Formats: sequence, C-alpha cells, structure tokens
Amino acid sequence: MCGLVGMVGRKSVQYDLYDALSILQHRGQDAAGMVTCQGDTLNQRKGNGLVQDVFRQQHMNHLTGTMGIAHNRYPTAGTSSSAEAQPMYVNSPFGICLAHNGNLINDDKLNEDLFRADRRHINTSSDSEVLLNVFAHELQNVAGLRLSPDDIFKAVERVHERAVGAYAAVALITGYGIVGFRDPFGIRPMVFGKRETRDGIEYMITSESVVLDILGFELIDDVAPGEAIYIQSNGRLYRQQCATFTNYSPCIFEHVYFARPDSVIDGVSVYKARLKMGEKLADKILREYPNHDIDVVIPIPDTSCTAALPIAHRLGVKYREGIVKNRYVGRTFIMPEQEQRQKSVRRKLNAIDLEIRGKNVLLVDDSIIRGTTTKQVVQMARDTGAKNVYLASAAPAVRYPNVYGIDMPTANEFVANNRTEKEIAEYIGVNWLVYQDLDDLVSCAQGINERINRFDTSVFDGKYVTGGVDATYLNRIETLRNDGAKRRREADVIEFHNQI
Ligand code: PIN
Repeated sequence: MCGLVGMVGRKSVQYDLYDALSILQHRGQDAAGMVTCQGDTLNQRKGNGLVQDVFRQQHMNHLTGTMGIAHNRYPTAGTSSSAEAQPMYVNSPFGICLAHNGNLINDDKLNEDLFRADRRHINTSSDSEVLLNVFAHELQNVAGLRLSPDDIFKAVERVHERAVGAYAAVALITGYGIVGFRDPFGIRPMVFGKRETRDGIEYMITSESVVLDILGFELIDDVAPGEAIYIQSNGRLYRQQCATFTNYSPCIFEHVYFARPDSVIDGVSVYKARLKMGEKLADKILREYPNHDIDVVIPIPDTSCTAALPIAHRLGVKYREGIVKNRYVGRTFIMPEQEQRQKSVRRKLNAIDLEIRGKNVLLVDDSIIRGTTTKQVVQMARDTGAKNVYLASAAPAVRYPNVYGIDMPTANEFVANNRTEKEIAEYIGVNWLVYQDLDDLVSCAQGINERINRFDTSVFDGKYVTGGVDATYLNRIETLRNDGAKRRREADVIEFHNQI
C-alpha cells in the first residue's frame, strides 16, 4: 500500500510535500521519496524508512522547486530495496518521474512488450517502473517537440488500453507540469484540490482527502476512474476522461482498515462507514446471540475503536479501552516477517486488568487476516482473567489474496484458509466469533455515492474486478510474497549492491 502526492505551487513546494507524506505515513512506512522541479532541473531524495528519517534538513534545503511529486511505499510485490523507492525516473521523453499506488497484474507481459517492441529496459522488479515506461513510451509516440494537454490525455488513454490492474499515479514531466490518473475501475483512491494564495492558485493531487484538509486545500473532486488531471507548471488545470470503458469499483479495504478515518473517499466518509460497520455487526450479534452475556466491549486499537463504539451502544453494554496500544511500535500487520510480527504484538498491546478480570469480554477488530495478532490478544485477555472471550470482526473472513496493491499474506497464511468459522474460533481461542456479512459491509461503504457501481471485495469473495486474475497469476504472487522468498530476494539485492 502506498501514499502519493503531487503539487504545483507558487512557491517552493517541498515542505508541503513533506507534510503530505507525513499525513499519509499510515499508507506505507517502508520507503519515502520526493522529486521537485525547478525550471529544467529535477531535485530528488528517496530512501528506506519513515518520512522523518528519509528527509533531513540538508535534503529539504536542496529540494527546491515550484512543482513536485512524492511517495510513501510499502512494497507489494517488489523488494524492499531502496533502488525501488519511488518516484521513479525515466529520461525520455522530457524527463518523467512517476509515483504509483496499486499493482499491475499484467506487468510481466508489459515488461516483455516494452523490451521487444518499445526498446525500453526495466531495471527493477517493480511494476511501477513498468507503468512509468508505458506512459513515457506512449507520450513519446504522440508528443511533438512541445507537449500539449491533448498529448497527455492520449498517452493516458493508451496506458488504460495496455495496463491491467490497480493504478493511481502522479507523474511529473520536467518543465511542463504534473499529471494524475486513476485506473478505469478507480480501485485505489485519489483526490485533487486547490488553495488560493496571495500569489495565485496552487493545486494538489493526493491519495486521501485528509491531506488537502490539513494543508488548507479545498477538495475539488475525486479523480474519476479513467480520468486524468493535468496541472501545468503555470498553474492551469485540465481534466479529461481518458478511458473508453469505466466501472467505478473502489477497494473496500480502504474503508475497513487502510484509510484514515478523517478521509472522504469517493464521496464516502471513512469514519461514517466504520460507524455503520459497528451498527450492522451489533445487529448480527443480536440475531445470532439474542441472550448474550457480554459485560464489556473492548476494541483492539486503533482502527476498530470506531466500529466498537456503536456495537456497545446497540448491545447496551459498556465500552472500555481495555487493550492499550503503544503507538511508537510499527503496525504488526505490515511488518515484513512472521517472527518479528509475533514478538512485536506483546510489545505493542497490553491489557488493563481492571476492565477484563472476571468479565465476559467482546473483543472487536477491523479484520482478521493471519489471526496471529488476534490469537495473542485473546490469550492476553484470558491471562488477564477474562471469564469468556468473544470476538467480532468488522470485515468478513479474508480468504483470497489481494492483487491490487495491499500487501497481504499468501492464501495459505490466512487463518480462514480451509477453516470453517467454528474452526477459526477454536484456533484463535474464543468462545464464539462473529464476522460481518459482505452485503452489510458493502452497504456501509456505499454511502450516498450513486456513481459507485460496486466495490472491489476480492479478498472476501475472490471476485477480481479487473478480470485477468487466474491461477497462474495467483501462483506467481504466492511465490513472490511468502516470507522466505522475500528474504531471499532481499539477500540477492544486497549481494548485488555489494558487488558494484
Ligand atoms: C490495526 C488494524 N488491523 C488490526 C489490521 C490482524 C489483522 N489486523 C489488520 C487487525 S491498527 S491478524 O488499527 O492500524 O493498529 O489477523 O493478521 O492477526
């Protein structure tokens, strides 16, 4: 999962881009990068780590430019190598940098076509480098000596024809401007807004509306599926639908867990969607356990706190913050390896005896993926003296891999793999377990946006909105993603860097 931002300003933009990346830090903690453009010169800084570690004062001093793009990364398929940190750069035509959120599912084929037909070489295993080169190649084909908005829209149209998968991307074209585009399904989020200053209007394109909010930009709109936004360096904005076919199908997992609650995605408040998830889940608990004996509802922080509150309210029992999270330890779900994950859970979460001892506790989580965290928290509640432990998940059982840019484990690592709900409850160690129904989840995220046709719910039902995801592809990502393979790839990269 990644966060991205692009800006055309009236003054140097590096501090706004830095702030935007910090606001989007939850979308990726593995690497960060920024490119700014001053006249014909590109300034770049990227590296592994958190935003605050990658950019020091001396880098910021150097990153001058009135337009720029920036990116936070958590790798989905590639390595954690800093060579794959974004934005990525290609020299021809014009000098283009690109930052990408999502995952292409036909990158193997595109890679081959780029090499054989387009004479372009891809030097990393990153599908973002593939996307950049497809865009660059198509721009080269249509553009004359000078670049027009129409050339850009034609190039994006060709990208839509060639690329399959999820891509929300911002590109910077040296000396010309920045371009934001979203795949024809609108799987990953993207918004744009404007800010009026004494010197004129400034524009920003970014992953989540919260960035616009905090930095004083007024939201103009979501970038529509298939649409491209072009902001010239002189501050003129153009927008155009570039896809012949679109099917508005945003990723529902943004609402379940990834996005910040204070963001509005495709016109739907993430916070509101999470509140509704709690209401629907409470109704289901009441249907399945009308005579429940729950004493207290306790969220496993942070995301699930929003859904847990209306659950307690509807059940008519106390809501208590009985599990406390250390905010200074990274998210366990997105830590690279199993051993690290297990160790860090105990460091990260702790139980409050007073709220748990002798009680029947309903724990609430936003989702259950591997079940490792959940199992340990349940054990923690039992060790703290809970009488009975129940569990409610604001999302249905995760059973299928994500191919659209969320770094999830392989299917056989899911706790729900080949287990019934009863078996999952046994494995995790709870007395009973209630999952949200998929229809209910969809109704929570649908909100009032009638433009949304459906959601990408593939991790729950195996239906991939773009098509083209077959057993061969799933096997390929399975090999790329399992922890052992990741470790080996990283070792290769280190060896390579040591040799040169
Ligand atoms: C954690 C959000 N959320 C917690 C992420 C745990 C699955 N996990 C997905 C639950 S936070 S597990 O709110 O961002 O802190 O099923 O893989 O054990």
